[in-house]
Amino acid sequence: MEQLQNYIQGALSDPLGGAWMPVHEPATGAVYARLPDSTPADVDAAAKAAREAFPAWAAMPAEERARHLLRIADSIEEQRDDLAAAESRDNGKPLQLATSVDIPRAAKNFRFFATAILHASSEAHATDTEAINYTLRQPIGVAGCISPWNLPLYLFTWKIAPALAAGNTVVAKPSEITPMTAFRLSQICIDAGLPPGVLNIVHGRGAEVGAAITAHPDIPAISFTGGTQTGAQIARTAAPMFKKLSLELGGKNPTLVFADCDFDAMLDTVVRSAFSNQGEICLCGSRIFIERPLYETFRDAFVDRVRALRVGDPLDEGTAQGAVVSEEHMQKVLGYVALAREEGGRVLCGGERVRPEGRCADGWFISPAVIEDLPFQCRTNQEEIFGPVATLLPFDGEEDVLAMANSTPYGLAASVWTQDITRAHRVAAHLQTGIVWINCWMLRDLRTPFGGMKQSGVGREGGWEALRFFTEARNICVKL
Ligand code: TXE
Repeated sequence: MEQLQNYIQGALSDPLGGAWMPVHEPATGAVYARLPDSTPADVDAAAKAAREAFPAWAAMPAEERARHLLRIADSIEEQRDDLAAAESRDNGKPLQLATSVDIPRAAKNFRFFATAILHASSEAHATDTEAINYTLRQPIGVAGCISPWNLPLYLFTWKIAPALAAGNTVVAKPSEITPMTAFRLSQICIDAGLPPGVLNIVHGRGAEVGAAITAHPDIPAISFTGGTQTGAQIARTAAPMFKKLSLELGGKNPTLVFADCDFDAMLDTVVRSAFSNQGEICLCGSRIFIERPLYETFRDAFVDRVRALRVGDPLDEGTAQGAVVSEEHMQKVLGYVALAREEGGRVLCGGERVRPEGRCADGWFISPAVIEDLPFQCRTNQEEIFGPVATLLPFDGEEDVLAMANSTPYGLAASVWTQDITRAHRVAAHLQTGIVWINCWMLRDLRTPFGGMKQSGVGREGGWEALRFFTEARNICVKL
């Protein structure tokens, strides 16, 4: 059985306390590896290594730092197939998805920020003829990066790459539920010659390792993606320590389908936006609002398409829906389907545990569920389920749909389907979400600000926003 290790001070090491935890394969339910059950002492060692590595890394010319990061990007690309297989096994997602989305994006994250830093500039402000001010953007020190299980290497590198590119050193913690590709990344960094201590990866539980990173006095910036409750807990610790905080939290994203949309293009994408990665993407559109004249046509076509999504072994090429990430998460999602029934919902398809034949019989699979007849204020339509469950709601006009779409405590993303460009802009301006896609979904340009409003988070990632987060802006005023 494979045994994962921490990556501290440039080397792989066992946890100081000598304790381990199991890693499961969601598609079979079996334990297939062990990961360090690290303690605050491991975080201390990682923070010390990162602190010591900081001055040299921060002082290194940007071009040289970029070369290190580009070498890591190259290795991820070279090892794409192995990494994708590891990701699929660890998370349950279809291998095809890991190969085409997760791993290429991880390489792209490094490439994007490695080159972005070469084009970074800062502002100057002339105070009439009296003085000139210029802004220095300097790395903060040691950055803490904590990431979730749904897009493991993709989101882990989305934080680490800008932090390192900006000249910080990093103590990072992947989710204990999906630690495998982060572990592989440590070996890649060693092989690529990343200086010791620049990146440190500590595995273990959120309440132990994550909490120790958040509270560590030598880690002045925390970038977190995960559940809203966890985000609140992190903020409670970090705020009184005046740490910089970036929180990317949950979502309950609305999809708005107007009757004048391009139906075929819309249908393809709306199926994908609801059920991609088993619905385990914070951007998934799980509440689908359909303009009343189109409601029945949409519902029937949508349910047909969802019924056709093949649930099964993530390794099979034809699989559209792999396993959900854990037994606990499967029970949570099934619990929401039961709740939807109690709340008066009609389940049009799916929402059952599936036991595929063969090696996956004990895996954690759920058939994708489509539910109608639920009021927009009920719990099923207000709480983040984060699984293969979508609800359908009819609407009458823009005001009606905006009131329902904006009714949740979340505000991450929305998508709008209409051919009326004026309406598209008008509706986009009134949606309370950090991201709006018009006639598309998850079309990502890494330069754009990424993040949510309300309980979906604080701060923005992506492009300059990320580089700004991972630097301290200092103004120097020179009297002329
Ligand atoms: O996330 P957690 P979980 C949502 C989704 C899901 C729910 C819970 O609804 O069902 O959150 O998922 C670390 N201090 N999302 O429990 O716990 C943890 O080890 C510091 C939405 O898996 O938030 C992991 O590395 N860190 C989401 C990371 O935080 C702590 C993605 C995320 O785990 C910690 C994932 C603590 N006290 C879940 N406790 C999205 N929107 O992208 C845990 N962690």
